[in-house]
Amino acid sequence: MKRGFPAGFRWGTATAAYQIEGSTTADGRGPSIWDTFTARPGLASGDPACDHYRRYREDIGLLSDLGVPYYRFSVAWSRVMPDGRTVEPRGTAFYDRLVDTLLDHGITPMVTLYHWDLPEALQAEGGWPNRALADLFAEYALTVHKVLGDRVRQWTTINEPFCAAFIGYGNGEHAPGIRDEGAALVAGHNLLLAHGKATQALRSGGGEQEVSIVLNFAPVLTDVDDAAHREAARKFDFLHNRFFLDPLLGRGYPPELLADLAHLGTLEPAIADGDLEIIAQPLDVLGVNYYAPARAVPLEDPEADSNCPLPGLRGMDVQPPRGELTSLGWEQRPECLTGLLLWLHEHCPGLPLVIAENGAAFEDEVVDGRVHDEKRVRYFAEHLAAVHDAIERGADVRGYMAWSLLDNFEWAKGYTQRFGLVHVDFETQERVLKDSARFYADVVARNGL
Ligand code: IFM
Repeated sequence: MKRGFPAGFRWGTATAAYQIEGSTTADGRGPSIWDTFTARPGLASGDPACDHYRRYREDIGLLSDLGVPYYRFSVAWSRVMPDGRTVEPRGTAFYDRLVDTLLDHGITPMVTLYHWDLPEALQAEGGWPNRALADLFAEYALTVHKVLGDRVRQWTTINEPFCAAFIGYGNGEHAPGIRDEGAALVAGHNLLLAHGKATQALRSGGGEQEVSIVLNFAPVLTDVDDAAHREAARKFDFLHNRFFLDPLLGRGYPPELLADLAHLGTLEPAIADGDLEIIAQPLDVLGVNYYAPARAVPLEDPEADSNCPLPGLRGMDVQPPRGELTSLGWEQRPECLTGLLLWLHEHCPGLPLVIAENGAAFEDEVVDGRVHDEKRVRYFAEHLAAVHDAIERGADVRGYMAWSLLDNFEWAKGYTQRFGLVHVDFETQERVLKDSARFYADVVARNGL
């Protein structure tokens, strides 16, 4: 073995409720914004996805066969509280069984409270641009903690607030499909506030726990090293990476970012007295999602809208990715993961990091009962080597969650993108381990590459 990971390194796989569960009307579950959004013409529905709500025992059996000791999953708010407020015991009972089954197999559960599936009833009250949702989210967090807190130690409040805010409310490519950049900025702030209040609620629930939030980072590349390109990269970096990170670290929103967004006129008025203190609850761990870098160029007309998820971020544009791409068209740059982890290590001193998602979609086929997904094996090998490099150079990385356990529902792309270690036939729901699953199991067993 050439690259050993530190003792106790947490190896896991990750999934999200709406992407795998299906059974969207079972046991009193209420509709979420994704049910409403995917009812639009041309979009695939998240039901049955992987039918995991009914097949969770089989799926946990697979995890157990692979010997992967941690499992990161999300709880659907609309299952636990169909209207966003009232508890549905059949919904909580599902997660109760899930956690017990994981523990019976010796697998440690890591719970994410929000992975984009807002109860539709709360969207009807304005969705994330409505700051009242921050308090409701804290109540929901406490409810889930009451049910699972005796067995679950690792909690993530929110997965990728960037996507929930800017893709959901900014460019409208995700649910709820709203294109209102001013509202998207307020949604971003309210998601951070919800994180802060939920962190307080989880801690008030007692017990020993580790609380994190998961951010998706996009290191920014430029072709030219001049002042204009550096400024374009700075703008995108501040929107994508530091909009969320800096307030969490107690540094507030970077002043340059507030200036970049001032013409939209909504972010600063949304920041009430005391909000930044609530957002800055000390984190036990930072969850890091990394898939690909972004490429930035200056925009000639500084008043023109850019091509980034928040078009109102002016003065920069996003360039197409290059080199060998995944089937989602994402660039493969493992060295950017090393750089990101080292930068986070410096930028957030003393904060342990866990890779909460990393993986790649490719077009896989089952041939004679096997899936030879060499590209994914290579992707994982290169990115794990990149994590190892960062650890060798001092980054405090405590774990790695492969995205994803199963091929699943990839949001607006439906079932066209396969990220799983396990192939799912969406007609028959048959599961087949891919070569990447065997590769990953081997890495986990050896605690190294
Ligand atoms: O499938 C998503 C996941 O829900 C959030 N992070 C990125 C993944 C791949 O797009």
